Amino acid sequence: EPTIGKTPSEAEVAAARNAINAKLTYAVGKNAVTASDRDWFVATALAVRDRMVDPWIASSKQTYAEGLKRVYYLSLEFLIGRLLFDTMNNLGITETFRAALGDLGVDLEKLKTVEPDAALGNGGLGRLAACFMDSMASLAIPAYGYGIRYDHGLFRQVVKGGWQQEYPENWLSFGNPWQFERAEVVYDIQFGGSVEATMQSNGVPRYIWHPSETIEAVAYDTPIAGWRGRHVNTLRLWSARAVDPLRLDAFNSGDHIGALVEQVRAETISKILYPSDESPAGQELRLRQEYFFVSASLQDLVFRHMRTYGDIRSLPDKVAIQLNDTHPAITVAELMRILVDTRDVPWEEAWDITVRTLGYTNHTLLPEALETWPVALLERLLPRQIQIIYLINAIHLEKAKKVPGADDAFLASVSLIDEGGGRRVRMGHLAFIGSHSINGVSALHSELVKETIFRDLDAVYPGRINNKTNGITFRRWLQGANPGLTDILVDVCGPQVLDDATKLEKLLPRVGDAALHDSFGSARRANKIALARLIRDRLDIHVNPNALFDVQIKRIHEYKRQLLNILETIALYQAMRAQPHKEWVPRVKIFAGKAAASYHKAKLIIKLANDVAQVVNNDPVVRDLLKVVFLPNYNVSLAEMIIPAADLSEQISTAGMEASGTGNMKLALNGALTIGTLDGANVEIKEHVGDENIFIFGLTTAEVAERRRFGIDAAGTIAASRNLADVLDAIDGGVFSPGEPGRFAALTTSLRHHDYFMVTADFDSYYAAQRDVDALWLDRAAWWKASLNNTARVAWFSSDRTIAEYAKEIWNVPVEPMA
Ligand code: DL6
Repeated sequence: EPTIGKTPSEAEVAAARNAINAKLTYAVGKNAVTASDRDWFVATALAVRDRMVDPWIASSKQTYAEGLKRVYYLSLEFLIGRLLFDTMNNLGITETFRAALGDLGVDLEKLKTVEPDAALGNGGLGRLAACFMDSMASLAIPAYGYGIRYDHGLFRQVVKGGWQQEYPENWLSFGNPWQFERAEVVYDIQFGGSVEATMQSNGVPRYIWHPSETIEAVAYDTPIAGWRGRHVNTLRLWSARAVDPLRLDAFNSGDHIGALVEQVRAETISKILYPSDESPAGQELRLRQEYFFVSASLQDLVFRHMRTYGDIRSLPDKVAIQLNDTHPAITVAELMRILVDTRDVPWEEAWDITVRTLGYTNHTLLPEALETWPVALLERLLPRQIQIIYLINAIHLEKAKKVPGADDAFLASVSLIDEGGGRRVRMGHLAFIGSHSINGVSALHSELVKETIFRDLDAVYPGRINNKTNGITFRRWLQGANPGLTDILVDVCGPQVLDDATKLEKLLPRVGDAALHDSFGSARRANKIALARLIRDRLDIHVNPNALFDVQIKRIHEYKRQLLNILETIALYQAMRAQPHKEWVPRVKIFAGKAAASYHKAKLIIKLANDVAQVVNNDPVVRDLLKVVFLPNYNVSLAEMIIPAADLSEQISTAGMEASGTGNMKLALNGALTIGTLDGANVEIKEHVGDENIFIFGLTTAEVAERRRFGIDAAGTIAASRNLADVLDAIDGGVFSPGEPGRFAALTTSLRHHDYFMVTADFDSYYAAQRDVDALWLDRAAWWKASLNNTARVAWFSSDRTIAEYAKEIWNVPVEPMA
């Protein structure tokens, strides 16, 4: 029985205390005197994990007993973060365990920071997968998340002298108390070799794949408890293992290193998240990762289905597979191979089963992120799968030819093979053709998917493209990250607000209430003080908690336009220096985010942010009015500190380029006002919170396209804006790089002559919108009213709503209402 909202009984606390003590003694092998914080964390996590096991088994039994359809979410990334508080909150045992640990002389809050942050993802796509796991469990949808158990997640970012450096991340170095190793769940994953064509007695050809390499995939399961613990699903991550741990003959003959080479090669597959794909070797490893986890997952789910139902033809009735981006797109060919080659299903029927089972989510329109693989590489690594891809393509092109007006250009554009610049397989096309549903992740993005990258495929397969606007789990991003605000919301909206986000609307009649403004203000202030302390401890920068905390936290990318924010910071700095005694709104500009290791411009943007910080923070003229902070090593845990402390949320991507964004939702939920472009989910956030509670600026998607058609040289734009010209001149004059004026030339030259991301075009309207922010900030009642309106009106962005839509409109699985 959950204890949310009530004080735990003595008996509950005693039970938790005994459980933790028993784990400390018998699983960790320590006693209270010698135990470190880490030992206490492990003991607590194990005791909490125990609470999931019975409902986990019950959930699975129920799925089998009632023959329920299962969802399999295939994702190369799960950006989980820490699990202790998430799990305890969902099980409703946080206060029980806090009291139990208190009795044992241990502070639960201290244990929080001991848990490693599982960073098995790069950013939004991986974090979305983690939010979806929470919502699927909370809505009692039987589901597995399938991915890779990387030994090393996203790199640890260190900033030295303003430059990003990458170091390996070691989340597993002290073990992982949440996982169950399933040593018995092992599948052979095969690569290479050749394909033998034979003829069966019935005249049907049969293809036999003779692979040249086998490695093993071993399952590791993490239970994921839904809200109030009513349903528990499984996150199953695969780890790669060599079939033989070493070559004994080589070892015995003295070649001790050579004896291990095969093992190292095999295990490299799950060694690290997203190895650089710049070199051909790196590319091959990435493809091997993709096939590795797809093959293991399909073998596993087909095995489960056959054991339960004994008939592969019922697969689409009992199984829905969702492909998270193109990374698992090889599923289309592999499922066909399993059906046709190993289950003897005729081609047409196999195709029907495949398409009805699969759904594909697109997360980007950026050409560089739309995967293609060289045909030659696929022929070498996956010779049978490429044959299947050719056949799928041949049948598909026959269908495409029937589209009225289909000419050569049309057929070239819908073909699975890109013939320009070396033959490559278009994985987005493969995922599209093999799926009954293709969805984008915001209304605008889904429209653009239909009008741009998949316009021609949409003509061949009309009706498949749909929209599922992203969402976030309020359990983590409100209850977990911002308990102070949550208490107020429970007070005002009632405890049901924890079960049903739409209850946040009960705030609406009180958005103008001064007393409520005060309580929101106190909660925010406490969070800002905590963040200010963290900034002081990590960077030795002192920031004023009364200042406006202006936050841009996300991967560093030109299209996300951290550069625009930095330029505005410089313009504000110059204005403050020119009129130091004007009534300025004190601001803290907070940046955090990682740049891909090989993305030189993004790393230069980090350097610029740090160099600007160095100058601004040490200038006595601006004193406390402006501070610039770049917090290194952005991850889920850091986000949980920053988001509840934010006043302003920067969502300023070039219109048409951010598929959705989810940080925008987390920040609005916590009451930050958004300054943003009409891009991704910002458009829908604006519709929900109301025009008067958001600061929109800049070119629209259509205007961006129009401007690009006329060229991207920005000399004229810059000449027309004194403010902008001064900023660029300051950078090029070495104001932020004394002695090295050319340091940022790669950035400023792009801005001046190839401003593809429209930073210069949007600068003036962005600067003006920021001054509107200042004006509202000075009217405290109006600011808090807008802030409350944000929290009150963003319930729709709960991932429970998103998942309910996937369930109903793509997966065809029933959803039980939560409350
Ligand atoms: O859908 C989740 C997330 C969106 O919120 C972001 O807008 C989008 O950029 C991100 N896409 C990717 C694509 N990566 N690849 N390949 O991460 O997805």
